[in-house]
Amino acid sequence: MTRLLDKIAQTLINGDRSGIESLVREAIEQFTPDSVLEDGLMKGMEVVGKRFRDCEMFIPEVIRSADCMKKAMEILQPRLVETGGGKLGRTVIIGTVKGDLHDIGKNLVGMMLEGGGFHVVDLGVDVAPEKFVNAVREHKPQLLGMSALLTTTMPFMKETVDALKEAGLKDSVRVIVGGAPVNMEFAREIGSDGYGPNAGATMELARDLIG
Ligand code: B1M
Repeated sequence: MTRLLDKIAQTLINGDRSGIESLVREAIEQFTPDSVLEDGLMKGMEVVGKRFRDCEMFIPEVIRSADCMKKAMEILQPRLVETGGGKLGRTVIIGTVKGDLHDIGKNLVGMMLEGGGFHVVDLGVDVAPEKFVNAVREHKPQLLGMSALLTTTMPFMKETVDALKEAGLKDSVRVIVGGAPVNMEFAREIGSDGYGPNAGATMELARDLIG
């Protein structure tokens, strides 16, 4: 990793929003957007996560780091979208499940999918199963993607799959899930069609399933 990407990681950990902006602008002239994301921003976010877990960082500080991530993503978005392919004419609905307010990973997945040529309808955070179901009725997507970052909110993924089945819509849409506590085994158990470990892999998964 280079010093500039190290500095980006440290600036995100420090929650320095104006600092991150200028560093990311400088970095995208020298590195691919993927590298700025993975080797800079995500490295910093990993440290934030560990310190948060170990009570060495608290919610206000984590929010500042999350704001830095969002600012950086605004700058990266056009580059990430550019690196994707042409329009595929496929609609994907994404959202973070009920009770869960984490949206950075979900937003990144949305950006990568847009970059990959999908039309993305983002339902936001704290999305209840019935809201997913109504959105599937309204938008008739080929793919529905749910994100969960809390072990306590993962069960809403299954509730959503079950609600789609009950509404007779499960056969009309492929369902994928992702987020830090989610894994392939869980994805299978709840009857979804796939698991995305990260934003890049999710774009590939979407292309395999509906591209
Ligand atoms: Co929260 N939080 N948080 N938090 N937070 C975690 C998730 C936690 C692991 C921290 C820790 O203890 N180490 C822990 C969860 C523990 C658990 O459930 N086992 C935790 C907790 C406990 C909480 C609160 C309960 C704290 C409290 O209030 N006491 C609270 C819950 C609020 C709620 O949601 N109801 C809370 C609040 C917050 C903040 C608001 C302060 C902030 C969120 C800001 C925001 O999102 N707007 C926050 C943050 C920032 C984190 C950490 C530090 C970072 C999450 C993140 O953005 N990562 C997180 C620790 C961690 O994960 N290391 C933590 C960067 C992001 C790019 O990665 O989201 O994993 P990620 O997304 C990846 C992949 O997972 C995947 O692709 C993404 C890109 O590669 N992916 C998908 C994600 N969604 C996908 C969907 C897909 C496919 C792939 O298909 C559709």
